[in-house]
Amino acid sequence: MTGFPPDFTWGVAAAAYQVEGAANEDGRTPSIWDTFAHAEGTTADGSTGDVACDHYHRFAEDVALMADLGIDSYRLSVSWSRIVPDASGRPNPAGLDFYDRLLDSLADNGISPAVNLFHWDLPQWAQDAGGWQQRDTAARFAEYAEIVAARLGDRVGTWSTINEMFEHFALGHVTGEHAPGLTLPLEEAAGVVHHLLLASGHAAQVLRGRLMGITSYAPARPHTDSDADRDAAALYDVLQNRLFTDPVLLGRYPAELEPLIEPFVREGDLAVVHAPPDLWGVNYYSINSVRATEGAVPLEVLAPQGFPRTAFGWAVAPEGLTEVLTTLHERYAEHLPPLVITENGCAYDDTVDAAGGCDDLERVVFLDEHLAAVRAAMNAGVDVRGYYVWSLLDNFEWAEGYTKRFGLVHVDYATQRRTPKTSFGWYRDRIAASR
Ligand code: GCO
Repeated sequence: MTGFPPDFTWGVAAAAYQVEGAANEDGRTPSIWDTFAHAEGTTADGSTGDVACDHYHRFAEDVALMADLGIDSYRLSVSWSRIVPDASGRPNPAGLDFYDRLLDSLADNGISPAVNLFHWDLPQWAQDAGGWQQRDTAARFAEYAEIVAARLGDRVGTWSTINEMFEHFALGHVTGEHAPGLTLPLEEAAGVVHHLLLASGHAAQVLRGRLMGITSYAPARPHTDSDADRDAAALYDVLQNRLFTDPVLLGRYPAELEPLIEPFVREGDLAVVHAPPDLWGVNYYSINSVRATEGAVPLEVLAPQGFPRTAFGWAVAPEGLTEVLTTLHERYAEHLPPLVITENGCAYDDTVDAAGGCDDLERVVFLDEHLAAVRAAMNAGVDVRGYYVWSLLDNFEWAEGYTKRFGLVHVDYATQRRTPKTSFGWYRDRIAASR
């Protein structure tokens, strides 16, 4: 079979800090990404998410683009510091009003929101109290989840709690490339892992409705066939892939890392963390080549040789997506809920031509090949229910600022003009053909 079932969910994904802007408007207070991006030298172009795609003010235009695509669902994240601006924990009515407007606009267009509570933008007030190194942040997160569920729950199709825990743990707390920019020894950063999972488990208990876990998942291949590189690739597979999936789906940490996590685990914690969701989201972009090195974390991750590359330098490897889906299927078997591709996309140096078009044929090929890879996994017996392109709009790509464009729609940040790319029309036609 090459097509997708008529009830397959087609969507696009985005995240609050990357698209909303209005960073200091209507009561929103800084997140760690506001603090980090405003610091010297933290983003490639010196930019911040202060304005981003101005989605806060232009959401109706963006929802109209989603409706034109014919998507079933929009995966968005909500901003914790817009909804709970300070340590009092009191909700900000104006912040919640924005999400009311956005979800009502989606409902008016027959688009189901997949709401993610946390996409790396921890409130600065929570970081000042210790951030994810502090166990109490998990309790604050559950209080935030209750506020969001009470206000928006009547219109949310699918909930998720925390996007890509591995990336937030590793880039934010070990390498320092992302907010909050910490370079902790693994023995200390391990507390971040456990507190993120604890927060997610506590939030899962208050979110009524369909719950979806979300992790990045990528094949870790040894850079050479040396024993050292094979061991390094196996360790990276545990770190990136199993460290956050085993506890939620199996109720235990991977044995290789348990000694590191154990000091932070209290009686009853794993029963909270072991909250198997109704769906499991997979963010897939590329495959990793892992080489053994000396140092606190005895490995480094490289882009593998011999593949076409995106403008980000990532290998274009659709076969890796099939591998990820079949690996999850085999690894977790009856413990694995149906899967959803919650992010898949690519960065290319897209420009608007003199005729006002934006021809991104490389992105069309990328998306077509990755959809075929999903289909191949489904033909092999993997239960996949949906696919979200990252992203609708070009947006703030974290430490890369605005230098990397992932959108189906080109954004001119000087004018905020949206220009649908060739891939926008292709995705629209692909969705229509599957109905
Ligand atoms: C991620 C994040 C997104 C990124 C996207 C492109 O997976 O890193 O969820 O916020 O912008 O993946 O890198």
